[in-house]
Amino acid sequence: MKRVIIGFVLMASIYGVQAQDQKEANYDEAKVPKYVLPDVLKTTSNVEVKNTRTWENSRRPELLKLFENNIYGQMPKKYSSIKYTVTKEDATAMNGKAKLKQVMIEVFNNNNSVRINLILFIPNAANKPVPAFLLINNRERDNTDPTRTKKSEFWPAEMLVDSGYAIAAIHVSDLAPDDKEKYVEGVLQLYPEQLTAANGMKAISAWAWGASRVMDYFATDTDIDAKRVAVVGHSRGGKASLLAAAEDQRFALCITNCSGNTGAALARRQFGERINRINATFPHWFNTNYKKYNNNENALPVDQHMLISLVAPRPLYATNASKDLWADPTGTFLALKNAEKVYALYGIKSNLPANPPGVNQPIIYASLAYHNREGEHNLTAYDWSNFIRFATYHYKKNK
Ligand code: GTR
Repeated sequence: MKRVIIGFVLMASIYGVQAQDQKEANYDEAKVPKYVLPDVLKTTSNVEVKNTRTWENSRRPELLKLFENNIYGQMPKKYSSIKYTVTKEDATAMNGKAKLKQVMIEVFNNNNSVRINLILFIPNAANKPVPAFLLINNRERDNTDPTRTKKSEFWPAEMLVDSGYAIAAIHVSDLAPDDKEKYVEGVLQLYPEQLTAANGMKAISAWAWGASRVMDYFATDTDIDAKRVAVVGHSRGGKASLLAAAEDQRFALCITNCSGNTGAALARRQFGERINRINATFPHWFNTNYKKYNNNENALPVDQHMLISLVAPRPLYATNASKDLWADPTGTFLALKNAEKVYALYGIKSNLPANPPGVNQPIIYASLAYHNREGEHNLTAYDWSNFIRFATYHYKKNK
């Protein structure tokens, strides 16, 4: 019995597995501990970053490495080959409004391959090439039904097509099944050395990696304007969309919806979901090194404002829902606020107020955009309609 208890305590201290469920989390602003965020504009060797040159040549790569080594794992860039096969094409989809293309993206490495099924609708009425939104779908596949028998607010394809955008989706399970055992059955088979590395790739980074392979494909599709692609994700998918945009500068816009802990919300606030809880419930999402920060947020060399900063100067929209305190809407707002100074290096003035705006008071026409939608943890038509406004504003501005 004693041995069992000792064993349990040991396991608990190694993995920080503590029975702390959503109800026990802190949701009281008054109980947020005092914290100091690491300075995004000071390198680890204490050099102050005063211009975009030092940011891009020194601090940005340094931060990317810190995120890879301590949290998300490495993002292998090489593979031996890639093949695109159009598996289905319908020029008169959506009652003639759009062309449907289903493309199998097959990536080969290490004598293995991974197949990513891309679903893509291209508006027939729009001038080509058209800008696109790409959703990293973490929910049921039928949310992105190519036949349009099922229509879901999670991916309101008709709305996007009517607004002149191409709309695409991939499913996370093609890249890394969302399961603590099965996550290895995807991209990781291409990179077996990642499996044993303490800073090895895990599920969230595999999902982000998949979004980049879609960018590889978009660069070859003359219907798509690969310079104007927004990567979108909700919740765990939003953690991946933020990572994808931080890692891959080909994404023109980043949209991270209700991404919360280890997404767009500051870890040091310890509000709602915390690192110990996310690592315990989803040990396959982040690398082994990240377990060191269970109940130890202040030891992290980074915080999530820095991941947002890696997207600069490209526009980023982070959203929340008023009833989704688990994902810390205020912590997301504060992460954006603390990324302002990196955007300022590029001469981009922030439109964010000093304090979080009220519910349903979106800040859309800005490089750091934010809203806190009334309601639950979800990705809705309200969110998407604001993403369209956000994209249209930026693309017009940069014409
Ligand atoms: C929760 C998890 C969150 C978020 C969410 C989701 O259980 O704690 O970090 O990712 O799942 O993906 O809906």
